[in-house]
Amino acid sequence: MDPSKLKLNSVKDSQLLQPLFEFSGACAGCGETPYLKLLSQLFGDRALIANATGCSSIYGGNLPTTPWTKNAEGRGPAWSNSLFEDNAEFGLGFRLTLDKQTEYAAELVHRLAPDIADQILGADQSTPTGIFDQRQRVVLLKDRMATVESPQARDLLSLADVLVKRSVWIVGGDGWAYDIGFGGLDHVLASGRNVNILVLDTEVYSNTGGQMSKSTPRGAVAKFASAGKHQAKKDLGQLAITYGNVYVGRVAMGANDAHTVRTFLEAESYAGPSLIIAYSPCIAHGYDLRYGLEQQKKAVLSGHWPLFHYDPRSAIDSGPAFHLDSKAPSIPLEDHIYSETRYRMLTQSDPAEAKQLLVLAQQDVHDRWLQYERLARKDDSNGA
Ligand SMILES: Cc1ncc(C[n+]2csc(CCOP(=O)(O)OP(=O)(O)O)c2C)c(N)n1
Ligand code: SF4
Repeated sequence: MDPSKLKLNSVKDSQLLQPLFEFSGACAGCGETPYLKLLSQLFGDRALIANATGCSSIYGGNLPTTPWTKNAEGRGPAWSNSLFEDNAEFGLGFRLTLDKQTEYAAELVHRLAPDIADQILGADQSTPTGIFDQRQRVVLLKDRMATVESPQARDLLSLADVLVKRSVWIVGGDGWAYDIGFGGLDHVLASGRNVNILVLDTEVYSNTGGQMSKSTPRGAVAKFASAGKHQAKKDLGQLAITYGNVYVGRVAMGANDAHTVRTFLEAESYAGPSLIIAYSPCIAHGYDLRYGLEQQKKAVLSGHWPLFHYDPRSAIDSGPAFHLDSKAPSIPLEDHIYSETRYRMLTQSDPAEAKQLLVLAQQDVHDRWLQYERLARKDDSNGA
């Protein structure tokens, strides 16, 4: 399938692209893996992925096998797993290395192939056609360097591939992003560098059996929160928005797949830090995951998971940077949460507590929606 013939921002066309993530060992119905499959379809043949420890590093690197694969041209994602506590920094290292290599390669092109320097260094690589054309230029450059006998030509030969735009992704769960790796994640967001961060938000530490994280919602039961979580869920998106120069998107594929595809494309095209927070149903939620898509819809309808994107580029065009992409809550929170055992079990073990936490959790929904509406008003959004 020739990507240049496809409209990548349409769900249908994006699904004609070859997935470079296949046959993982995740639980049936896992809500994390569809996002990784999409990432691999859109950017997989030029992606570098730094994967925090968690479910995604286990089903993503179940060595000696791996679901990450390559296409017929032999291109696929470069993937590696790092510690929980330093994965964002690990991914930033990918970026810094690429930037340095690109700088040196550009210097060598100016020196050794000045006649094509403008063409190859100024190439538009914002579309699949642009990437394809650049790959052709790099092949020609390498052919040319292979005939030159000099250490610099050998350097350029080994570095030339970095002149094709890479896509750096930093991936992990909420335990990593909201808690243990948060300091590093914040550091990377503040760096202003061109990286894409994907948080697979299952609202618990899934891989170790469902411990509470700062993403766990109020009222849900998890390990270390057996009497129901008493604090509200941390709003990682709003924290990132305060920087003003970070692209932030909150998505739920089962609720709005078109929004998810669009957000991935926009985030990747932004030449600074991007953060995508992706709602990911998990067996720890306590329902049959064949209903994962419906449950995601209800999460959005109830206002538990409002969809939005914050694009710093809109602010430059003097539009609102914050866009609410779902409608005001239209069903009570209890209609959503009580189809999941993680909430329902508290109504049995401590009905009075469950009732009180539900009231507070419903208030959280209300307050958050008002905050988001305020952000979506142009003046407030740009001054976030
Ligand atoms: C510093 C540290 N503490 C604890 C662990 C054990 N550990 C491995 S995976 C994991 C859970 C990961 O949870 P999350 O980041 O939410 O990802 P998920 O499994 O939900 O995708 C934990 C606690 C670890 N590897 N390193
Ligand atoms: S435990 Fe949850 S996040 Fe991990 S593979 Fe299973 S469904 Fe996916």
